[in-house]
Formats: sequence, C-alpha cells, structure tokens
Amino acid sequence: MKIDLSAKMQDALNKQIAYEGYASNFYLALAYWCDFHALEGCKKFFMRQSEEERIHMLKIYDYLSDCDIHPVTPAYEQPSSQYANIQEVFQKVFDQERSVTASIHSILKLANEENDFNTQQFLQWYVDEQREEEAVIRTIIDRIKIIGEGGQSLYYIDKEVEKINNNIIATDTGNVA
Ligand code: OFO
Repeated sequence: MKIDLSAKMQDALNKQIAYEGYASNFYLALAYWCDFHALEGCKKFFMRQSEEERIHMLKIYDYLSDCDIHPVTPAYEQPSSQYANIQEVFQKVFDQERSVTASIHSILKLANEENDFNTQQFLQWYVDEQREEEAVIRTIIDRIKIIGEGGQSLYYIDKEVEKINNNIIATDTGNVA
C-alpha cells in the first residue's frame, strides 16, 4: 500500500533523519571524550547511545522508503570534542535530548493537523523513547549532584553511569523493538 506524505511532512522527516544522525555523531564524540578522560563506564554509555541513535535514524529511512519517498542523507555539523567536565557533558546531553523531543513533538503536531494517521502512529515510538531517554539523563544528572565534587567523585560517577548503562541493556529500555 502506498502511503501519501505531504511535502511538508517529507521535509520534516528528512530533517529528523539529520537530527538523529547528528545525535549519533555527538554521542560518539562524547564516548571518546570519556575515553580520553579514563571514564570507561561513561564511554560504554555513549557508545551504546550512539548506536541507538543511528538505529533511530535508519527507522526513518525505512519509513520514508515504505512511503515511496527517497530519504535525504544529511551532512552533519561537527560535534565539539571539548568539554570542561563531566557535569557539562551530561548537561549538553540533556539539552540535546530536549531539542530532539521538541522536534518530534512538532512533527507529531503536523501529522495531527494533516490527519496523517500513519505518521502519527510511526512517531509514537519516538515520543516514548524521548521520554525514557530524558528520564535516564535526568537521573544521571541528579546522581552526579549527589556524588558531588570530592576527590574520587569521577570514579563514583563513572561507576554509577556504568550501572545505569547495564540496567538499560538488561531491560532493553531505550532499545529498538
Ligand atoms: Fe533518537 O533518541 Fe534521543 O535523540
């Protein structure tokens, strides 16, 4: 069955491909910032997240292809590889996820305005995913605050993030169905 997508919707979904792809690259950059700072648990967290964002991007390629639309492969802005500390890293991650959430919500709003039921249903998975991801990052930021900035704080932050990452893997939270 051919699904008709408006030109506006095609454009919005192609832009979302670029956002998800940028997120994948951004997390890759963060993984190697963590590697450089000997934060192995945080590196694993970001490597997994980078893979997931790539899968999120590819799901949109497949959706557009199902609709007989040629997806546009984007160029990405270069993510920064300089961060003052792990607190700044996770704050930037939170800001990044909030902006992706806003983008998903605005495409869903367009789908509602256009009575585009297929895209509404397709996007629901992303709405849930973004909520879960924001909750995870908020938890990490809260734990970082609790651990504080004492002598061995980075060691404990890294262990905590590794534990959260292992929980995500064990429960499949955030993974693609
Ligand atoms: Fe694609 O899940 Fe967040 O950004």
